[in-house]
Amino acid sequence: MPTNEQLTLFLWLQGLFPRRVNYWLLIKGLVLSPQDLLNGETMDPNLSLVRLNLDVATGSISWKSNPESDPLPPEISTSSPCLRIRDTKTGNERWVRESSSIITYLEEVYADRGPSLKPRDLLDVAAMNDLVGQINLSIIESLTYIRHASPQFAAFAGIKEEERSQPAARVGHQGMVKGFMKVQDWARDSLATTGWLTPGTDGPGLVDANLAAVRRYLELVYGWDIFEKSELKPLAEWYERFKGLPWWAALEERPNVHPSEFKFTIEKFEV
Ligand SMILES: N[C@@H](CCC(=O)N[C@@H](CS)C(=O)NCC(=O)O)C(=O)O
Repeated sequence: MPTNEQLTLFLWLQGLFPRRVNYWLLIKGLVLSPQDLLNGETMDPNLSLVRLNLDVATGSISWKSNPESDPLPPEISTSSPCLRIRDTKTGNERWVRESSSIITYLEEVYADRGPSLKPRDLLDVAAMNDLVGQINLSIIESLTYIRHASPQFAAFAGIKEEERSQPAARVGHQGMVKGFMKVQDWARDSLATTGWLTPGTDGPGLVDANLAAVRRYLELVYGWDIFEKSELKPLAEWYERFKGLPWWAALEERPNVHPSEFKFTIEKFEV
């Protein structure tokens, strides 16, 4: 990385998509421990963390930065996570805005550090991108499901109680399961050889970080195991493996890991 570049990650640490970055930082060793992550400390002075807290007092989503001196500029219209790359000589700034792109970019920047979370072989890279794309499509389906199955998420999404639809929930759920079945099928070889979803890496890689974060977040918010259907057993087994990573318990099973005001319910629709 050029020495005149300062990278800053804006992370709502408790969120779904920022969680992907949390996992990447810990697997990569750029953050030494869950406690360091919570304290906003990294192993590289060129990489800073700004922790975002949701400011619920305003009624709509707004972020409070920690440190307060580095707020997320409202004019850049982004969500969390996002990554700012600042040229310290010119002051020029660029942004990366999507969680999957952010960890892919960081993995390139830090290619020489820690374990490799991305394959070298071009075909493996293409297969990895297929998997990440399919995971992101499946998440959209899962959001359709909870928009209709969760009264609180429906309200948040502007859907009135009488507009919530069981067929819409079912179609979303089916789309999600179908999408995840593709993921486990496409990853069959790497699951059989390394036990991980990312092709061509020795350990957990970018695909693994992308998917594990979704599984954990939806469990924390809704008590929902997205791999509960028997068809998704290979993914359920993979997730148990992921939970064996050395930092897992300290990060994800710590007391108050998820704010109680963001715990919602799902109605048990027949899916
Ligand atoms: N597709 C985006 C989604 C990011 C996203 O929706 N983040 C949530 C928090 S987990 C957020 O910032 N929501 C507030 C907003 O969109 O303004 C990504 O993968 O990074």
